[in-house]
Amino acid sequence: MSIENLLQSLSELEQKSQTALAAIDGPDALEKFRVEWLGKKGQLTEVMKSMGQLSAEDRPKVGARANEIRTQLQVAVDLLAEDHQNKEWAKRLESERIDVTLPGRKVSGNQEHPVRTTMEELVRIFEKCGFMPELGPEVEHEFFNFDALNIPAAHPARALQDTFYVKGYPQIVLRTQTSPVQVRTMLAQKPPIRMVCPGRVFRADYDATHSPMFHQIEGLFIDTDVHMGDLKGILATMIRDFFRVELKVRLRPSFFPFTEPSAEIDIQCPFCEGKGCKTCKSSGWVEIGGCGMVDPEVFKACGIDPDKYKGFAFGMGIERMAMLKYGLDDLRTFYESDQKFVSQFSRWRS
Ligand code: 2U9
Repeated sequence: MSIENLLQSLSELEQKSQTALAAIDGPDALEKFRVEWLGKKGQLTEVMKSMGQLSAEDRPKVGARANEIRTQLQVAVDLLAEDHQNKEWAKRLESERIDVTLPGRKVSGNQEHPVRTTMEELVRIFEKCGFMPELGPEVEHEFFNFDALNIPAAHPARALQDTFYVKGYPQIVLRTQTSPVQVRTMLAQKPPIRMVCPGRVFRADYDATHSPMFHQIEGLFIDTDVHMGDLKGILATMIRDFFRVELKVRLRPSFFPFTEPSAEIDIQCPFCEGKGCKTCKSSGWVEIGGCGMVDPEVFKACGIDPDKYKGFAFGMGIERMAMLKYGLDDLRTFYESDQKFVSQFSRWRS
């Protein structure tokens, strides 16, 4: 084939391709065009294959012309592709149009978390018995959290695995119990004292029954003539009001550094009312907290004369009480921010 013939073929190809280009009406037609004219088996490639028959001198001239046409077609294909993409986006923007000025969809908010409901209910019950609610800091000095409570430096409760220390401040801890609030109250007020302190506490522990953050309520009653019988009466009153059934209360001897004597507080299992079930492991009893008579060492550290005054103290976990009241078996469900979970117990805030 001569150079003239080839150049003639290229010009015809250019013209035909322009006509085909003008007829493209969408992305499918564009792809078909690209394959047909620019693909490996496309018309331009076919013409260029014949270049081998030309002399070394003519070959570059035809090559340059073929490349010119290829570039032209490639640019046209790219522009059309961009045009199709823009049209597609415009179509989607139109069909998926949203009105950003509309008010947001209402989430069913204002539902109170069962831990708060339980905490407030317990505070209300103790308030009716004359206990004043008191609050204190969650980040504490170890004097209030440990020393004043007769917890010596070598006590396991101070060990690093139980207590969160504040980096760079060896005496500052996240309170492991709400008891420092009682210490602060004793240092600030004169007996008689009747107070409860609800709040968040922190311990380095995590499983189905332990969380690094949980809630407690503790109580303290100081007067000249107070004994374990008063303590048991208050606890029985609280249990009756909270569970709305008559459940027996049992004080089981125990040890705490801040109370002497000390006891675990057991109640008749609220699920089986003492008959024995999975929750109480067939014993008929469940533990809800601890209590005891304030240790004279604690009174001394808090500026109260242990010869003149006596006092009882108690503490219980709020989550534990909520689990017993609502029939839950995994503490972690409280902290999963699952609104369906929360709404099951919901008391609506006004
Ligand atoms: C002062 C004196 C005495 C508070 C007490 C307990 C026993 C107790 C636990 C219950 C479940 C903590 O959340 S829990 O793990 N608490 O067993 N608490 S006596 O006694 C005090 C507190 C403060 C000044």
